[in-house]
Amino acid sequence: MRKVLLTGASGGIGTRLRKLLRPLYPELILSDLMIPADLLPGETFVPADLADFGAVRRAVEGVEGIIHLGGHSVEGPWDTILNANIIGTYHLFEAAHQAGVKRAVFASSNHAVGFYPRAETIGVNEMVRPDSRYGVSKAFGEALAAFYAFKHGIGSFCIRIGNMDDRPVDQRRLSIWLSPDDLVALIRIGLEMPGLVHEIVYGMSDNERAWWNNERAHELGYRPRDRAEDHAAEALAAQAKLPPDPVGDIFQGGAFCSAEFSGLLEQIKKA
Ligand code: 15L
Repeated sequence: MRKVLLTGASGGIGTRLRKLLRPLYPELILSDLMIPADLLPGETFVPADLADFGAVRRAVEGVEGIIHLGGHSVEGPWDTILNANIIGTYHLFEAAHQAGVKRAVFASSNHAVGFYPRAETIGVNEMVRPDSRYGVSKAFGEALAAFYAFKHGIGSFCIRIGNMDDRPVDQRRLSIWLSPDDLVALIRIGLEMPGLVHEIVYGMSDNERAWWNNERAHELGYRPRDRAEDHAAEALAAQAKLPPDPVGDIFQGGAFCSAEFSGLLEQIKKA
């Protein structure tokens, strides 16, 4: 695969991934609302507001595969989530379908299942338990990816990203950390694996404290190279400086669970 579109190219993950993806996909096309500040000569940028179908249609024209990181990457007001993540992701898949694109990697999130307790290990067959409007939009994106896969033949690969960063920054991230190189390894499976129909995997490195069973990713050939535990001492020292979070400390989604929380804590702990 040569011509690949990366949406959200100016965001945190997109900025890191650009450099790693460029040698793999020689005609990488970058897209976002705003041009990356450090765009290099030779990099191709197509501006697109995901809420503008015409602009999205132009961005996907002629590409072989899409890595969809674009949209709003944390919790936000409903209108923001609706436009950037719900309508935006629909535009992306619909434009891909109309343009005949046959592969899409969707950056889903751990927040689609954030209300599972940390004490539980979950796979990809449990019901979604979004912890935020943002998490709901990621569950929607996974459903949309399945729809376009089964209905229209877009091989789709959803990565429930934990936290992609250079290193895990606190205790929760020791369980869900994903290194940039390991994310690239997952993206390559999503774009390049022959015959892929629709898959959901967890985006995490080789984490001893994982809450997720990532067997499916391993079956598909994923071999993470980085280990959160190598950074445990610093992450736990950083955690010791943080205040306790009576809701967020129980559930996998952390602060996304405690924000705006007005639920029945004792009941949901046992659900
Ligand atoms: C996400 O989905 C966010 O995009 C990122 O900013 C982090 O908050 C991450 O989850 C996390 O759960 O740590």
